[in-house]
Amino acid sequence: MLQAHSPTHTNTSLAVQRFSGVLKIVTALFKVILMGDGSVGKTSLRRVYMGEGFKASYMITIGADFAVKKMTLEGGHDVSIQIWDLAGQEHFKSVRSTFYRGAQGALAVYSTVERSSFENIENWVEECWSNAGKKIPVVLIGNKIDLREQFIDNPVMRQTIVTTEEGQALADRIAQRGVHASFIETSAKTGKNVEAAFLELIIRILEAGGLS
Ligand SMILES: Nc1nc2c(ncn2[C@@H]2O[C@H](COP(=O)(O)OP(=O)(O)O)[C@@H](O)[C@H]2O)c(=O)[nH]1
Ligand SMILES: [Mg+2]
Repeated sequence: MLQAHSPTHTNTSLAVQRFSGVLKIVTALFKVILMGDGSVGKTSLRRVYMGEGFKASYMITIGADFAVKKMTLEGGHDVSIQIWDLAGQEHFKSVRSTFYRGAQGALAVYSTVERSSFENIENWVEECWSNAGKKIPVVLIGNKIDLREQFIDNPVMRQTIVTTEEGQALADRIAQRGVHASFIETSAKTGKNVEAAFLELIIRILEAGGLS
């Protein structure tokens, strides 16, 4: 087994090259879970990643949200990603448990302007790992960085803002538990790092052994 990496995205293309040989011999299909508190931006990230655009209005999704995206890695290798958006089920633990089954990786999303969503991440990771039956790779996503920029000088909002250093430290703690984990900050609104976040997870899944 490979060692857990300290989170970094600078080795992305290298890692893709390293694993492109593996992808040649398999049709790669990945089941990926989007998890995190309500309204942190899970559906928005998925929509933007799928090319469906950003919506400013909040629509709670009822039931499961499911999407498939094809992605071509360096060297022309195709992978299909099934994205399971836990949608409006943040409060329905029993319903949720089935969604984790067979997942190969998870995007754990919090809002960088809502500390409580950050504090809940470890609960999400725990729930994910226990229901998936193993420690699948996790990419920790600090979303809404466009808002954090606006709020950074606001003394009231400063309490609730989550810094890059705090996010990185949490990802390091998750990685220390022997799992492939990374940290990335995004804005679904501006599109910043959205594609990179999904790519990062694919790389971590491949590092962890890919298809299981
Ligand atoms: N400014 C800003 N708003 C965001 C961002 N991501 C999501 N939102 C907004 O936050 C609200 C909740 O987003 P949604 O994707 O539905 O969250 P979910 O409950 O986690 O799926 C919506 O009003 C979105 O428009 C972001 O990166 N920046
Ligand atoms: Mg949603």
